[in-house]
Amino acid sequence: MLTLFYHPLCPFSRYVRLILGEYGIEVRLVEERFWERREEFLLLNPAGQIPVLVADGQPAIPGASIIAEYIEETHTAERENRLLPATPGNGSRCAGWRAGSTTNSIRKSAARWSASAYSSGI
Ligand SMILES: N[C@@H](CCC(=O)N[C@@H](CS)C(=O)NCC(=O)O)C(=O)O
Repeated sequence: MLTLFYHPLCPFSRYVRLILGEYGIEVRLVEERFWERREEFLLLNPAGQIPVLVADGQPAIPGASIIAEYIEETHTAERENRLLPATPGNGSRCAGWRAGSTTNSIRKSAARWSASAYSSGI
């Protein structure tokens, strides 16, 4: 079973939840108020940032891009259509895109959408 430490207003968490949703992966959600710097959470990620994914019995995986790669690596066999390209060259281009300015505009949109979804109770 997977557990995701997240917050509804966090665009990085939203990105991971979209991927989990696309793959139809069941996950236990733990809303983390990262600003409270909970001791148990800091043991998982000393940087104190969300999102963090924990697979039972495995070390915690912090950071949206790293979590995305983990999901791709562990669930690709279950899908015909991957979310990340299979070939190394295209995979690198995609990683660059995720880290680049286009991604930032998507994150800003996701943040706006998260805020309105949160205030309307979604
Ligand atoms: N590099 C991380 C950044 C995640 C991030 O900045 N999350 C924010 C919440 S949206 C956070 O945890 N901020 C608390 C802090 O930086 O102390 C990722 O890509 O997932």
